[in-house]
Amino acid sequence: MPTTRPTHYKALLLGSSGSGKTELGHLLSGRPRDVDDQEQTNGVRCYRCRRRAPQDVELALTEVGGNADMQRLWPHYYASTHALIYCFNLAAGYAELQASFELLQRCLRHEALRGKAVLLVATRLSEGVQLYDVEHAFGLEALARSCGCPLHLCHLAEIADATDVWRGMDWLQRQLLQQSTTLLQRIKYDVNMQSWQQRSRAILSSGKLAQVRRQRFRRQHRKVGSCLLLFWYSQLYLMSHGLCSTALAADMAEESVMGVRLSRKGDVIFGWDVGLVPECITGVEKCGKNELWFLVRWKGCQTLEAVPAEIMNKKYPAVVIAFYEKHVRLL
Ligand SMILES: Nc1nc2c(ncn2[C@@H]2O[C@H](COP(=O)(O)OP(=O)(O)OP(=O)(O)O)[C@@H](O)[C@H]2O)c(=O)[nH]1
Ligand SMILES: [Mg+2]
Repeated sequence: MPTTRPTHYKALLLGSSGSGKTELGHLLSGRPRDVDDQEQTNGVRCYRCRRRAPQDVELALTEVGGNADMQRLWPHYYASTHALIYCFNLAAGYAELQASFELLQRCLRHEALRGKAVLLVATRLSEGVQLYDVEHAFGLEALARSCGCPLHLCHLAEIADATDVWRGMDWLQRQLLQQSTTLLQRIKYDVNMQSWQQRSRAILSSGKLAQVRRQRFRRQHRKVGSCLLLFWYSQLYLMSHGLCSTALAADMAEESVMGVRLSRKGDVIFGWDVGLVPECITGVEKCGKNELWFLVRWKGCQTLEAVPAEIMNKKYPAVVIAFYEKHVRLL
């Protein structure tokens, strides 16, 4: 399947409150900040980065406010972003800087941000404090490496002189272009996973899980079942990529899920495990180097499930052949 290189990218603009995100957003977009507009960001502000040369990358920036309440919203934006721009106040004291980098650490360790490029922007002037010292004192390079994130540090000492920040933006653009193909796949996947998880959480909170557990998953609950399957599957996907939380790993040790026995920890439950029959394959995605995944529609279910092609080929060859026959073009 041909992969198209994206021309539009999104970067999240994060950092603790007062770290200079709004200031930076205005600077990068070329829209001067109104003198009356010095309020905290209580929500989200969007900017379009004005400089496109030399890489010709169109970059949309999303600032999410940095106060404690807003920080809780940050993870909702991770899956769909291509990169992170993180601001910190270089003139702040040691304790404040430490808190800021702990916050950064929590961001980078989130599975949806792992591996994505990070531009660290130090704002304000601080006599005698060099970026190099901060980088070493707080182990920033090691932190980024441990999360697989390419990292670049730059300094916005004065709003009037943003040369170093633009250098940083050039670096970011190059990273986006280098990662473009894998980023495209990854974001599609992560966004799908996120929406499945949200759906399954909605089911859990509406109390349907208890109902399903009590009734040991009967066929009339296929819809709920498939959503939960997707939830479990998505969690297992994260697990298989080493991205799973310990709490989840503990959950997986349960002997049964919705009445379906797990023969060993780490088993993946797919639709056929609970008696579903594939209706058709609606799409195919390449994941990693050479791995193909089919999006399978099950009879009686609206939700699609991602299943490795390797398994589908063996288990339901006729469904796979039907999919290929439908899409093949005879020359
Ligand atoms: N001198 C100087 N002032 C700055 C700089 N960055 C930000 N400020 C000032 O610091 C204050 C807070 O900056 P903002 O950009 O609003 O901070 P923010 O990160 O958007 O904060 P929240 O929206 O609360 O999360 C503003 O009054 C800015 O003018 C800088 O690099 N130099
Ligand atoms: Mg702001």
